[in-house]
Amino acid sequence: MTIDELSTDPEFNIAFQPIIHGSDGSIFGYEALARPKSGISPLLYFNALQGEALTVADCRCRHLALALARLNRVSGSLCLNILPSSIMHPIYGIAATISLARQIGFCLEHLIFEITEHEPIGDYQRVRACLDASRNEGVRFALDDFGAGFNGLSTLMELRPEFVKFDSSLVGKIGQDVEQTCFITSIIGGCRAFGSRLIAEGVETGEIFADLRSREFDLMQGYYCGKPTLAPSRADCTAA
Ligand code: G
Ligand code: MN
Repeated sequence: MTIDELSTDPEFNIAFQPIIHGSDGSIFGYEALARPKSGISPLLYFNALQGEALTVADCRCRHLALALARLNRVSGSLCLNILPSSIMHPIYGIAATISLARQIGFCLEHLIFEITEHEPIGDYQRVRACLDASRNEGVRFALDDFGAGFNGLSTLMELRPEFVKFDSSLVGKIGQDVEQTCFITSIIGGCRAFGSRLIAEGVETGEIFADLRSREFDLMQGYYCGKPTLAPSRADCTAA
């Protein structure tokens, strides 16, 4: 398939949201966010699917995002969401996405898989082996929405992701009171001890941005840093 063909899908658009450096506001990269064309929320769309249909949709969104990022020359790192149950799938898993990246000339060092919080991980040892094999090819991993769903301390300690994305609900608790702030500060220290970089999600104001920057969050994502923007496909450009 050509990049033009890969960059359109009958059911999905992809929005790209910037992730920026706290130090100087420059762009680190983008997270690709699936947007069903029907207008329903991505969460509702994916919640209605299960089994192979869910794995296929998860993969389709990743591959559409990859093609659109290449087509639009999206700069820096690209974060692609992946369900835990998709990771090791022989046809629709990480290996397939890496293979597509190679095929279209997308630099693997710029690829970050965000492991989402919607499912538990049954066998950490096997998943870790798969992540390590993929790391050998140059890609990196982020733990998505840390502090929400199944992405808690066990997942963090077992997978040792290169990036930890603090869920907006956790970010919102920082500074609320001494106890909660102290607890979260300890977790931040733990992440740093593992060598993970911290990404704050849901950064909505300059005040929050400045506060987080002083707490070792070197990367920020949220409406204050930039809203998700739909990427045009070649078909859109031709039609315009
Ligand atoms: O689950 P995940 O964190 O990958 O999804 C992020 C979702 O949160 C996206 O649908 C995106 O549109 C939304 N989002 C991004 N930034 C903000 C923000 O600053 N505030 C809120 N409320 N939502 C955000
Ligand atoms: Mn995500």
